Amino acid sequence: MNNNLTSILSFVTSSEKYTRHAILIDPADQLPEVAAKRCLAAVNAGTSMILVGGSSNTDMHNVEATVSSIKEMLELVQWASTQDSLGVEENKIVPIVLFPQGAAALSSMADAVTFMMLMNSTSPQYLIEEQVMGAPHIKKSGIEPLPMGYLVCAPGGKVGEVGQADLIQPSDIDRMSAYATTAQFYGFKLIYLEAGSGAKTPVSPDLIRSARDSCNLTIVVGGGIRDAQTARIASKAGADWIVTGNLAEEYDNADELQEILTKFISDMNQ
Ligand code: 1GP
Repeated sequence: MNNNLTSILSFVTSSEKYTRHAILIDPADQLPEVAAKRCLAAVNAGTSMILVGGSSNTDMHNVEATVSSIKEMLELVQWASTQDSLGVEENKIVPIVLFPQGAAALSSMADAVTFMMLMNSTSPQYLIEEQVMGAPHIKKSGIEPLPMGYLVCAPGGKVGEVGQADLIQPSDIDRMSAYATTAQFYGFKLIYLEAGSGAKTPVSPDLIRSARDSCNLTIVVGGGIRDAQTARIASKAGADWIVTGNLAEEYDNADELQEILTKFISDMNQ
């Protein structure tokens, strides 16, 4: 387990006064060493969680290589920080959490995994079958499952297509409320409102508010969030976590990325 964490779930679901940022690393889009550099920049900027996954072209091999590279980089810098004053803060808790496309994209090196039901999928594969295939592997490897309802909202992008989602539209306020209530009744601890990676429009604040008013779960919002202003709107509507993926992939220079994310994280909570 990473750092001094005893339970990733209690860290992820702890109630904070501010919205936290998570970086999503898609192993299909970048080499492991590039991913590691981006994660280091993000952690130095104040990112609180590293998600690893994607909706297509991820497998055991590239997920494992990516998680291992990120872990090595964070451990090295953490060790260095005990030797001098450089690098990430000592004991800073930043878990590496799998966000898998399915049972074939797991790594036992991660700290935890979002164990999710794509609640508005029309396919049993994403409602329950992938989970049943993955559960024995998760149990054996000892990574912590984080029970999560996953809801794909319009436009939905690749994950909407692959996951055969019956997309939640911006006007589906009552439907979102019913899903959030259902997620709580099922015992999930988190819900992730997803617009799809690279979405032209993020999840609407009305949908986030509807979920916020209907359940007491930790709310994660992602998809199409590229600037602090958009993140702030989601934060004010009730998001506990904001996830960005593409934003970091636009920067190859780690210093530049660190600067951008530092400002993003500070501004989204203004
Ligand atoms: C996708 O919500 C995430 O699962 C992140 O989306 O790549 O658009 O930031 P972006």
